[in-house]
Amino acid sequence: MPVESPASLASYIQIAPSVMCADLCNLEADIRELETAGIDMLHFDLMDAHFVPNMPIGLALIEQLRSKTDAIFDIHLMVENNDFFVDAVAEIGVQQIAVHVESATHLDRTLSVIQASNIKAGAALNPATPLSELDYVLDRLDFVLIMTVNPGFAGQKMVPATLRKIAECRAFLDERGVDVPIEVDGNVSFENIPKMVSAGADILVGGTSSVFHKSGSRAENVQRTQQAVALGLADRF
Ligand code: S6P
Ligand code: MG
Repeated sequence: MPVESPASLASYIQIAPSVMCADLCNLEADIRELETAGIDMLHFDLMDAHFVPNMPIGLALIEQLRSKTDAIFDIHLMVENNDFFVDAVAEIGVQQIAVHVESATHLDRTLSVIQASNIKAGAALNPATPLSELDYVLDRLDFVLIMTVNPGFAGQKMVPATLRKIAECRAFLDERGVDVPIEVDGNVSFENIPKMVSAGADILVGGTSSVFHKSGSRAENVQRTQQAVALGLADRF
């Protein structure tokens, strides 16, 4: 852990709004509002309608947005052909890419290819996928993405066992001396954030249950998210 006090940890916990939950007809304005509100990165869900039965955003949108913002682009691949999409988003210029271990035929190689492009490499785990899948790629990982819903759709309820999984992932990494952030994705709600952060989450993907919650403006929601983070940090240390 690169920080020591809860105060500095508050800025260490990163908020990554999920772009598929934004106003896609007014995306540039929406992104500007989020940037002003102080988000840390943008999370892009890239789906192929095969690995998961959905396809909310595509490569052209990511490419066009790349020229509009300097934000960190965090790509979550939910696809069968990981290598094709890794090459395509690397070409666009992104900062981190997570591939699902369930769809990666040659996980070690795919992670190495990502890192060779100076992009942070992450392994994503579906709710039912055990942590042991990470054991032989630990030296290739810059972060772990724990899915707290089954991937494919926004607006779902957290799979309850995944809260324990976040804590077990943190212990799993600590036991092996691996100091990388844990990203959590799926129903990262105002209510769930304190529990997720307390369990060991470092990067929070914000969707319809937080950053894009209908009850508030983007700025209000980001502030509420930060307050929920602070509650979780108070429990973590
Ligand atoms: C789901 C995707 C996620 C969603 C996010 C939505 O497959 O990977 O990134 O966009 O979970 O958040 P919420 O709060 O609606 O669950
Ligand atoms: Mg995602």
